[in-house]
Amino acid sequence: MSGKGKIIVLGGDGFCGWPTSLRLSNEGYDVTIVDNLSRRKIDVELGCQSLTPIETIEHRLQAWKRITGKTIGYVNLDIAKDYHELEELISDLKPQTIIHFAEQRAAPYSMKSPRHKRYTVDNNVNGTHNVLCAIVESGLDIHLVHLGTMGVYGYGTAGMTIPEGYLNVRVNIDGQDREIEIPYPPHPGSIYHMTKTLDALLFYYYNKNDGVRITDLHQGVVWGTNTEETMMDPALINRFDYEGDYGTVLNRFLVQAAVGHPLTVYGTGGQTRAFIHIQDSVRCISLAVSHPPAKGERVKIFNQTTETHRVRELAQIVSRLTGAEIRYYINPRNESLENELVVRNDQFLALGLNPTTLNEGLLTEVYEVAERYKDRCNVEKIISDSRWRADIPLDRTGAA
Ligand code: NAD
Ligand code: USQ
Repeated sequence: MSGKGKIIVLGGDGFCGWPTSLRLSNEGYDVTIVDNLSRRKIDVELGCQSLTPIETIEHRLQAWKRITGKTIGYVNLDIAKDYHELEELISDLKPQTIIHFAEQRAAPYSMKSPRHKRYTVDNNVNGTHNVLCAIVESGLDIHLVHLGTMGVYGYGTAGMTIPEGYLNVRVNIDGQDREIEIPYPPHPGSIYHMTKTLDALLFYYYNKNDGVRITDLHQGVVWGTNTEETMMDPALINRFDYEGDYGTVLNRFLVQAAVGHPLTVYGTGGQTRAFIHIQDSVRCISLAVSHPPAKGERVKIFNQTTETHRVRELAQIVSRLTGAEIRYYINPRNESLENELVVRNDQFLALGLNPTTLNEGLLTEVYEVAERYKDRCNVEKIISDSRWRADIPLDRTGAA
């Protein structure tokens, strides 16, 4: 038993969950990962694999033990289906914190077919509900930290700065002007993002009814791959998604540049999105764990993001750095062509986050990883066949 207390990391084998588990273990927490390895199975379904050669979870944990002497536990269970095992695990381990990454997180994957839509909703909503229900049944005062998304706000901010979860609005009730605070209205842009807005309602209810202490981290698009801990040994390497469903835009552009594929800008590339480097993602989660809301406090919401960028500007930066060609593809998504996005992130700054913003050094580091493993890239999988509606043409060449 280590000094800082016990943490269960749901989804701890994934892109964000793995480096977070290592960081928390390094900081002295007693970490147990729960993961059903569904993400690895989806790689098989998509005929693809992480660009980086990730080890099995067993080898990862053996390597961590060998290098640091620290033990991370592992339990293979499906949080959306194996409710009783989950409840038993929580009651046995008595963690002070549960971090919840265990969802199907790719918007394009969630839009592929009725099967993918239904899987994403069943997995994400049932999983989150099972965790909340099991926390209440355990009778323990557990802090739940959930990885949510900036996408719950929608991206049409009309010149407004997006607050951290709650909005003050003026209303007129029975002829009286009042100012009230409401949860920011949900505005999801995909089935996946919709599950995150449904999660938020579950949090609202369990916090109000049962007093569960909850932090919901509205995270932007994550880029990068390495953290201090994943660089300690090749067996600890983090996953790196680049294919059309799971690869996030900036990491995709860097891999595309490395393999000589045109940079796949959707539409005009005028979409502005919020970004965070994986190193900062891990730091923010550690800060959230060590600053739980007080008992009785409403759901605490942080915007976990450090900067915003337009997609075409990111393509220009990568092109300048690498000489890659930029190409404009018919947008497979249903999203605004151009949008502004200004986001508050005062709470993490107040807790001491010193943001890692986009810079040439870090971009080069990710590009070097892409270069090193480019032989593992299946170029055929760069363009996804997923579209938001059947009437959107599938554009494989960007030549239109
Ligand atoms: P990921 O797919 O790499 O990791 C998710 C992990 O959860 C996988 O290892 C998967 O096997 C596991 N999992 C999924 N369903 C499960 C279930 N029912 N039972 C047990 N394990 C299950 O995704 P990621 O990029 O690490 O994202 C983690 C979380 O962060 C997600 O909830 C996502 O919505 C959020 N997020 C990610 C990003 C990003 O850019 N990657 C940005 C914002 C928010
Ligand atoms: N895009 C391109 N070309 C590409 C890929 C994407 O132009 O090759 C554009 C998309 O149209 C979109 C933007 O880049 O406008 C971001 O797309 P993305 O695939 O990088 O990110 P997204 O689908 O929004 O999802 C990712 C994670 C998800 C997380 C979300 C945070 O997969 O888990 O919730 O980022 S946010 O976007 O802030 O909601």
